Amino acid sequence: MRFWRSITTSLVGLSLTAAVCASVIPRWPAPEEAAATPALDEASADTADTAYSADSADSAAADRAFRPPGVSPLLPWPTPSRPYTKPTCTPIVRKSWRKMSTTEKSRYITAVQCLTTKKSISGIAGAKNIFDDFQGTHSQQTPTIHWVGHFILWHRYFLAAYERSLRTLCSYNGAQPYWDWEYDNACGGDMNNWSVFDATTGFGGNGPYTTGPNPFNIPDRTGGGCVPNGPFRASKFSVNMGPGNSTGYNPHCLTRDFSRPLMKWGNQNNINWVWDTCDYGSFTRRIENIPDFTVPNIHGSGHFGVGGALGTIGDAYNSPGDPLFYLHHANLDRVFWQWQWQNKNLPKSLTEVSGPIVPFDYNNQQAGNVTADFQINIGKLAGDLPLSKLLNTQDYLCYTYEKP
Ligand SMILES: [Cu+2]
Repeated sequence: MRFWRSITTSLVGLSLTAAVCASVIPRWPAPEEAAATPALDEASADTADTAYSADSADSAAADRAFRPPGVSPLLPWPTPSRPYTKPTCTPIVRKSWRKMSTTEKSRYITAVQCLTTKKSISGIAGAKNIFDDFQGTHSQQTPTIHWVGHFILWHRYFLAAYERSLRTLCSYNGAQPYWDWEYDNACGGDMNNWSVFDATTGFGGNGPYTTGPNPFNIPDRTGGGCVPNGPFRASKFSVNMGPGNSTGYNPHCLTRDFSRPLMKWGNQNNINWVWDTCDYGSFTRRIENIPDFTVPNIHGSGHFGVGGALGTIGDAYNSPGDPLFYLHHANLDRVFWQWQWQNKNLPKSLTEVSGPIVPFDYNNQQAGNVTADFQINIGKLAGDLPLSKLLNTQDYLCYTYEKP
């Protein structure tokens, strides 16, 4: 394969890469959590509406009117009178891609294209522009920001910085959209027809089928070549670093390699399983689950359902090289946000963190757990911050999501 080394680096395969696996990451982490995951569905959810009930009868009725079977109705929502529900700023509101108008979609894509014309500030060798700075910053930190307590909050900060760059550098006046794949999975059909992959109004589709290494036996991979259409096709866009952990300049095309079975991991039943947790540590562990392609996890759905074995978004280091990364991770962030704002989790969900500092160190053999004052950084993209600043999105970061 042209852009692939002999060892394919993927998010799940992260544990197999030489640089990381020798020291801190066991090949396959202890399967305790896998044993506790029978509720996870590998197929599209078709029975999801039972787990949660709506706050009021009419919101439930309205909700059912536009949701396909298998997508949950409203979760219980906190009463607005509680002090912590009051924003300390005027939050921008993130919307689902499929609910945006054609004009809004086009403004977002134009802003992403604009980021690729703004001079790099990261100091990373292969980064030529700000879009690359994000990819390179993620690449450099890949070994320390996955399967750790700060996974979801690091990515929250990373996305918020990307959203801020779109707004401040590229005159975008909207918020970061999200891709609610549970909705697309519930509607089913050919992924090529999903709105995010539209060649005119979306991010373009699958690459043509190419043979290539598939060391993790990604099932039913259907692409692997360069995205042939849309605003990020080869003549319009290049991924400037990677594959793998190299951040040297190596321009190449954006690739996708759809795998329908892995895409289906992103269904409502599997979201419900992640939601069905009472503390931050359990939540964050379930959202990543374990790196094993036979065990579904919602984080892996967008990465491997779209990236397969040969696609950019399935490369653990360089996944932000596919602009769709930001919509996929915004949906994971929304899942987190929605979990935080469930009555059962408030208010401690706005102050509590836990989970290992060292990847997979769930038993704290190598280090402790993260605490609220644990500092994270996103290189030169924005200042260092403690996790405590990132928990309530209606505070320092100042965004929210459309209520479901
Ligand atoms: Cu990541």
